[in-house]
Amino acid sequence: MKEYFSNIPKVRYEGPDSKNPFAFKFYNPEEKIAGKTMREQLKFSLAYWHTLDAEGTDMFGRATMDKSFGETDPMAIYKNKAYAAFELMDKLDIDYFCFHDRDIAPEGPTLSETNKNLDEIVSLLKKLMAEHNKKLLWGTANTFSHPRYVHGAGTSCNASVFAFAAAQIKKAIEITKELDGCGYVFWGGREGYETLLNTDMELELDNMARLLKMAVDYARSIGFKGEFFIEPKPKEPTKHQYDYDVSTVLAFLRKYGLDKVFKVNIEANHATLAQHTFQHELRVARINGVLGSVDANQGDVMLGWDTDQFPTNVYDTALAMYEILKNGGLPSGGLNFDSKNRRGSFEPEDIFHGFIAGMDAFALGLRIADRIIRDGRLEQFVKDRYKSYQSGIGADIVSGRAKIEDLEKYALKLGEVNAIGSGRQEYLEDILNSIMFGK
Ligand code: XUL
Ligand code: CO
Repeated sequence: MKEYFSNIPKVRYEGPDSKNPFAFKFYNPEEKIAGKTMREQLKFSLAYWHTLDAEGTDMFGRATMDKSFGETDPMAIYKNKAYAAFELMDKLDIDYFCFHDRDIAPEGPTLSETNKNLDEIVSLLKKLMAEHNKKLLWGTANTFSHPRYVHGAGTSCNASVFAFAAAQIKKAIEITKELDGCGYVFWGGREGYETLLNTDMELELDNMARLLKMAVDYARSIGFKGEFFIEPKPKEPTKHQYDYDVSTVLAFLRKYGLDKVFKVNIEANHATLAQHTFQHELRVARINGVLGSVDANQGDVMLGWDTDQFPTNVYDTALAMYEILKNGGLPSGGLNFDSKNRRGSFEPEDIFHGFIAGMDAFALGLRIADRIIRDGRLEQFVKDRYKSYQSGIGADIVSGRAKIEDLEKYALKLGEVNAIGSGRQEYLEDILNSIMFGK
């Protein structure tokens, strides 16, 4: 089989002192951390769209990378993308991948020809998955790039567009099932609006819920057992995306009775765009029982758009992995690198540098999160901070025994509240640094 990255060897763990650019310094797949191997804890996944398709275009510039893999005929290009994807996963020791329908096969002039192209590539992927022992983390449908989706897909003002999107999602669910995907993602590509002057928000949201319900019912009817995820994002491409953040998604799911069916796929850069930390979104999901999967990347806090950089900020990965460990891992999800090389990092070896940096950053995050939990000081501080709820009036509040009149009686007798306690933020930040960098 042709090798596309022949100058790059298989990447292996060499430890923190290694200076080998093609070695992991912190990701040691078979090492056990917090009771499981790092491979099982982290469940890394390659995003097909960034790695095999994106060519470094931006609003002002053409492609800087060639992802045609030596071919000119569309089907031949997409077959080579598949071979290259499996070579990359082998060399980087990545067990999972994710795709949109339109990432893996070219569109034909009609939906049935497009579906035929998809079927041909799906059988190739199935064969390669068996040969290379790789798994599909999740599949999804791209219902945002084609001009027909200019006003949205499930939230389009045009019923024929809604029907087209439904047909596309039906097929994407079928191929996800065919490849035994662990999950299926709905990211609301253009499900949002530019101006309320032309928008029936209520109908659009009702229709979105109708589409989700149809899709889930169909998937279950054909025996798809995977998890369904919604991926929140506050803006881009539309000015206001309906799936703004985890809290907004929860309110939507509860309104339409879909909250038992969906979990969320949280992307770090989308959290930044919503002006939340990555950890905030993970925490909201975790305490509501919907933390499903993660799109691992990072944004730039000085830029207002989705830069999808490979994650390297270890404070963020440590606090993210803390939430994930507290969640008992991501049973039906994983860490999907929805990350791409910068436009200026256009050489094939940069793909490896991006993944190695991201995998090492999450491996460090896992090691630190495990140390935070074993050290115990931060968790003990939080526990002690709320100890007034364990007895007396606090226990009555928590158990529901105390009525508002009882609290008034209690407060009137109190005079003033003493010993509220310092929040000790700087002390705790210093503990975090000592756990991260101390011996
Ligand atoms: C876009 C984004 C998507 C989803 C899948 O910002 O994150 O690629 O992850 O549709
Ligand atoms: Co994403």
